[in-house]
Amino acid sequence: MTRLVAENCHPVPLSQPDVEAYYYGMCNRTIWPLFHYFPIYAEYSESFWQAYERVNVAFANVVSGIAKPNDIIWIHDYHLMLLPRLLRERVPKATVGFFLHIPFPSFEIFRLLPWRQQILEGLLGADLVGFHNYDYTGHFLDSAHRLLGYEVAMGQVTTADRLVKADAFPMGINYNQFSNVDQDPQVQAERKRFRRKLGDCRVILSVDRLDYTKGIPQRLEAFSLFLDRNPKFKRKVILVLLVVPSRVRVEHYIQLKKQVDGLVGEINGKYGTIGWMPVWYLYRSLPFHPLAALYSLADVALVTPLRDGMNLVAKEYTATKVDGKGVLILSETAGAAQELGEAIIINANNQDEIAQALVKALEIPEQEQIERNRVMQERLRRYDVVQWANEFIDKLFSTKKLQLKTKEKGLTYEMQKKLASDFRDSDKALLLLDYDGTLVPFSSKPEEAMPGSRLLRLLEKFTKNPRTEVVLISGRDRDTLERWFGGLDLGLVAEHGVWIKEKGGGWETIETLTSDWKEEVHPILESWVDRTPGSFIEEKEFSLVWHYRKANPRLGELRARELMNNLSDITANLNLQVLEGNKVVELKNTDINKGRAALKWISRDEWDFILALGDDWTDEDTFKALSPTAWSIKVGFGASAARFRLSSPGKAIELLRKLVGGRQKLV
Ligand code: GDG
Repeated sequence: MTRLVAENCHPVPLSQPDVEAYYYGMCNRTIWPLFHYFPIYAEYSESFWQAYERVNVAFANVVSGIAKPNDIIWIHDYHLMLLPRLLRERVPKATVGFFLHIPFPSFEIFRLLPWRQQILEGLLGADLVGFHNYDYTGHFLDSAHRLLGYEVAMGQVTTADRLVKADAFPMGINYNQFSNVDQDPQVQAERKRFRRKLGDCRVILSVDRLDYTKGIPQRLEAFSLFLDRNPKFKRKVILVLLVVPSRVRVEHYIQLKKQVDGLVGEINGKYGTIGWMPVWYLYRSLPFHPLAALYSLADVALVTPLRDGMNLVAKEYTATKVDGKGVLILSETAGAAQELGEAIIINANNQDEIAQALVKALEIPEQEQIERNRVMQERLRRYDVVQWANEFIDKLFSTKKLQLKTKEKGLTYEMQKKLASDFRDSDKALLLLDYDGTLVPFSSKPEEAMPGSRLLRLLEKFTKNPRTEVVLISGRDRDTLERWFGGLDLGLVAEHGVWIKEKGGGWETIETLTSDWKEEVHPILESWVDRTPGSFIEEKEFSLVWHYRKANPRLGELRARELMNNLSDITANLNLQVLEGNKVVELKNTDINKGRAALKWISRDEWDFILALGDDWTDEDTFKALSPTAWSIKVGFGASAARFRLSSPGKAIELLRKLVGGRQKLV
């Protein structure tokens, strides 16, 4: 402890019961098995969870006691997944990064966790969340979208109040440390010592912590199968099985130890001869030099985890092969397999395949070994652990910059006051309001986003004021708008401008429009619905919309791309435009847009106050139609022509409430 304090480390004291429930419980018996696709081993205990929360808070207390307001804080691994949010609350200006060293499982597995929301919200307190590869990143984004309903696009999550980035940073090793081991006299001495004991047998090396995710019993069984099928290798090869003791108090690990001991005994008993022991079993941790000596002399590294976030052993072994000789057999379910494609890649559950891979590895021509290793070494050398850390930090900074940029347009308290006073002082005020995503959040079915009575009352208050005119400019069909807002004294624009209804008037269409094209396009959209479960078609009078909000997000995005490509040929001849919106692809006649509809009101009067609120690309036309002095506000993040930004529909409503309150006093 004193040594750590001397190194400027700050202790986080934990009680013994917390160590039990937090570390041996929640970390080792819940998160670890679940995230490694062993849901059957995962225990869900409320007391584990409470300890997990307590310990994360204890870390937050210590860190926030030390951190300066603008510090960079980099949090590592699954033990501290609540910490990013806790620190965001305590040190709001800090730049917070989080890196997960284990896999982030697919949504179907992750959703099993009773505290999944809290974990996701915890992680989303960071500015950047890093993973070893794109699969894990995708799984995380998928879960954020499907469990919390946040918008996810291009590796970016839009939470209620900020943008969070997620990205892949495959962790590297200290390349030079391993590529230089051959010259190290201590390693050379160890190597000689091992060689004397191993004789001239060829060496297959296996190095892991004792963990059920590592597939050690399956590996031993495959080795046994290999010996059985290939008697020519008897007395010619030795499997050096280095197993590092781990989590020795957890039941599954105790059982595993017995199983591995038993299998080693069985294989050595069955195939061993006097003078030849097929499995050389070391159940301990070795210091660096003997470990490096084993890497350096092994002809084959057999790395076959059932699931592994990355697996650095595979990388270290490859880096050690300075002469290029040596073969790596690697499981496809180790994160490292995505970078080390020149290894012999196997399915760790397929013993037959592992046995064959061993034969291949032992017989592969030297030249081919060298070629395969050179490519992998070059990659490992370039993207070493320093590069990994630098890339993470660079990305963390760029994320922070992006957040600040989006915040710049944020409608500050002062600006809101100015807006409210402009409104109060105006004699002729025009409010151009989008509906979905602006006044109400998106819901998975369009018909469910009906306005509540509070919202209707709020709008009504504006309409009762003779100095104010309100227009709802929506992409929705006129029947829905009529049903929902027909009782209010306001203007309505349906289908992005196809239909217009003046205050007190009837519906009119401003364009000479046709809808014959629908017959041709509808069947195409139907086939997309068939191939994309959860998607559906909305038919409006002069447009067709394909909705995919409820579909599997990744499938939905993919199908939307395909649909856009497919439609572009057809639409050119039909005078149609294909527009991509918020989880929708919409087809409508060209030349219709909200901006044109808005102009009908804008140009009619001498307004001394105009406020436009909108959330998506269709509202950009409204913003562009306004004079530069008008109050244009984008609701949400992303590029916009609007002058200001509010983060959510909730904030937009808050603003409208302020306006109506302020003005009422004067009326
Ligand atoms: C996580 C993820 C991810 C092993 N035995 C000895 C020894 N080692 C060293 C190796 C290597 C490290 O331990 C093991 O690295 P792994 O990558 O296999 O796994 P973990 O560090 O346990 O766990 C994993 C990693 O984080 C990094 O993000 O790759 O997927 O589970 O460096 O050399 N070192 C010594 N003696 C041993 O006996 N000295």
